Amino acid sequence: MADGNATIDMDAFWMPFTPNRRFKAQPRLVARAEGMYYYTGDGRKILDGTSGLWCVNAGHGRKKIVEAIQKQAAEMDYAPSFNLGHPLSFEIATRVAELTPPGLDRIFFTNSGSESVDTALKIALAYHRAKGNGAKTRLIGRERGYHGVGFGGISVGGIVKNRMHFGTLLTGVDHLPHTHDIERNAFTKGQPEHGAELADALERIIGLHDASTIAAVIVEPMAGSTGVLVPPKGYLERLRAICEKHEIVLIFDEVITGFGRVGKAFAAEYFGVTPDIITMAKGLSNASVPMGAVAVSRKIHDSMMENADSPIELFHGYTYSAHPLACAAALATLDIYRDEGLFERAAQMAPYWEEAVHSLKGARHVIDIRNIGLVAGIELEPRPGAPTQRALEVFERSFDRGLMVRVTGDIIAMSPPLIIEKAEIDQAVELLGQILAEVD
Ligand code: PXG
Repeated sequence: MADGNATIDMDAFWMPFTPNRRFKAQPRLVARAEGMYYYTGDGRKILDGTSGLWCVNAGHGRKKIVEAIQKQAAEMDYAPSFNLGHPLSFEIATRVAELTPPGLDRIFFTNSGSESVDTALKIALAYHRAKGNGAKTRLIGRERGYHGVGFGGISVGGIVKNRMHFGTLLTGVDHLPHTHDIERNAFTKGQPEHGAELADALERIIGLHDASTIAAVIVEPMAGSTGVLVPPKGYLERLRAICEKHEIVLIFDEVITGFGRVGKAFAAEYFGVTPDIITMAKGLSNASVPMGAVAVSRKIHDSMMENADSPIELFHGYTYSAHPLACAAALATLDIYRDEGLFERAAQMAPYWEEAVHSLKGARHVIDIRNIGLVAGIELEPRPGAPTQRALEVFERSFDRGLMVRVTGDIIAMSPPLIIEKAEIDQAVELLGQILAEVD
């Protein structure tokens, strides 16, 4: 094994979202990470073009975060948050609330994006019920949406394989059409011109089910996992207006877009559209300790406090909600974002990034390039009779030659740490260009 892992027994670990047999026959392992780079066991350096899984926004191995976790582990390893508190949990909630859009400043903690999504959906249901609108139970997601792997998330999500593998999922769910439209929008820089009208499908769904049965709409402001689908101009605004009109809770899933990815703290701020609930995770703690959160509007929060018919206003929580190590890690992370101005840095670097990735227009196999903030999606023409294979080969060759990218279907996705330098952007794009020329 090239990476010096010949002695590792890989049988016991059932790897997530991975073709286990293929991987274990030909493993790729990383051993260490620092700044913009991963290192393999035999010392090969790999530029992290994806912030791990869209989560290490401040770059790897940040000392301040490491020290905060070490200190907290020694001081108090764990404290419950049920009927008991510890100061860091309140402090980090206040800090998160300073970053969310005005009015979305009540913060519930989880341990992952999936838990944040299920929490947000449950809050929407409980909110309507507390107000006496118990019939508002339908949840509306979107085709090609990814909202994690809980039953709520896979139900509102639009990933066909979830239905193929796990059946009917939650009932009372409907979906908006996705906004991906290569025919009209290929090679758009930033937000595409065409597709705002796709939001009107929500009116059709309301016409079918009646607003009195619909609790919430959940969308990613920019769909990341299914291929970097940037919202058409005016689309999110229309969704917002329709939800407002029909008293439907609008949830933005910002697990990927939060914490500077698009050049602002949240995509809600970037696009100028404020939902009622924002889900987040990943960049919240720079992925150093698992942590997620849900930011809820004062309106929803206060209504649930006032209308609660039992002492516990929200019957929900996790053993590890506001885990002390996660709180310490998140506080240090938010300090870094603030002190280094990383969200602003991402915004300043975005035009350079845009030009660089769009320079691959005309490269072999490339049928579309999309970008926003420090995110890019490069869509390849599927190999006839073997969809996804071409992109997978690009991924494998990139890794072997020192660049980490993600692939989803026939789309290459990149989302580097916000500390990336121009020379590293050039290096990544040049290597990708070479590899695209080489693969069949
Ligand atoms: N919502 C969104 C929008 C996500 O992108 C989740 C929820 C779930 O988060 P957890 O922490 O439960 O995994 C996600 C996760 C990829 C990739 O390569 C994306 C995610 C996870 C793993 C891989 O695109 N997003």
